[in-house]
Amino acid sequence: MHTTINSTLLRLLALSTLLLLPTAQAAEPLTIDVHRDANCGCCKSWIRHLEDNGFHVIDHVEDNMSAVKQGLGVPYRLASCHTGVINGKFVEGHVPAAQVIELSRRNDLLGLAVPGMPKGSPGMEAGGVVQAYEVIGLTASGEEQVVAEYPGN
Ligand SMILES: [Cu+2]
Repeated sequence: MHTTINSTLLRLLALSTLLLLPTAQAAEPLTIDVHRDANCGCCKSWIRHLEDNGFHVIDHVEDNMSAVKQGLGVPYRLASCHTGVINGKFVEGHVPAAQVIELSRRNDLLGLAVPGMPKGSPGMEAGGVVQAYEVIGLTASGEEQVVAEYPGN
């Protein structure tokens, strides 16, 4: 009796595990820490953008974002709202998931930034309005490098 129930349960568990496995994503989701202010709506939208692209996001609500940015080495000129950290590198502002994935694999950059809050960037959707913006990489020697430009051609 117990055996029957247990094996049925096991089979159900195995089946549901199979059904829950995401098919389109890599086996290991990328994990990113995101630091943000409590009431930052666009920060939450950006987190959703990352999650929609398969990231595992660890959300940190902070009292003092400027101190966090300073601590992570984000130059003031590149600052935006939230600051993410992936594999020890910073992700400042509304950086698209594609470049965050790229950053996780690059060791020549300290971090990436989309300075300010450009309309139309991920998490900054504004009824179809898209401001031109760049994704800027910061090299170990402190140089800035344009990694991507939006809208793309
Ligand atoms: Cu924002």
